[in-house]
Amino acid sequence: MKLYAIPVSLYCAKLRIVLRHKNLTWEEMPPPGGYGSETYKDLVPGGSLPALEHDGHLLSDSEAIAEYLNELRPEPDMLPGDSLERARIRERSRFHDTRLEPALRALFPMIGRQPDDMEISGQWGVLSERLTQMETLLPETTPCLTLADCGLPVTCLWIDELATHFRQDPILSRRLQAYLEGLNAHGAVSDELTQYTPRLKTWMASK
Ligand SMILES: N[C@@H](CCC(=O)N[C@@H](CS)C(=O)NCC(=O)O)C(=O)O
Repeated sequence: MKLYAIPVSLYCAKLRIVLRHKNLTWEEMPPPGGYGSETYKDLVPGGSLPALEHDGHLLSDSEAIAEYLNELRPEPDMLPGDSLERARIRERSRFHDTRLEPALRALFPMIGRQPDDMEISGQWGVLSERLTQMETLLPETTPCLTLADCGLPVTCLWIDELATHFRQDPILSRRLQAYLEGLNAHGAVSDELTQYTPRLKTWMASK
């Protein structure tokens, strides 16, 4: 199994949590020709990362890949429950990918600007609102690690880092912090965060 990834990519970290939790082994490499290259777009037309090569097939989009891995290696099941429970997991995972993470990503071009820039505080407000919405989707407890729980810890690590960088008030509520602690009890999450944190710090320092 080959994972095309770059070290700092959030979605690649999300997938590594799935791979780790499933106890799968994979080889990780940068996208052929480089990130954004035509060579890579010949393989993945949208040029996005991550992509997975397995059994001679190439798959892109972290959600599609995560569900594929869950079916390929059914234990531990990361999409458990009846139809409604599974739909709730997908709902939360899609909310993370299409609402929460993009609100965070919108701040990336502002890194390095003066913290009192009004655009930063405006976007910080948008991000805070998305987090509050995300919280309403969380289950009461974290009995097992689901597909919806793999992007969130990485995104929240970024939120903490950017709160310091932009000198903004912390926006991770107590409830969310408790939920994240529950996730961190899974080796797949804590191992990934241990490896990912220095990459994030190195990237920030380069900005
Ligand atoms: N929905 C996609 C989003 C992936 C994504 O945005 N990846 C970033 C890197 S973290 C990327 O490749 N951005 C450049 C692009 O989309 O061209 C997924 O879940 O895989």
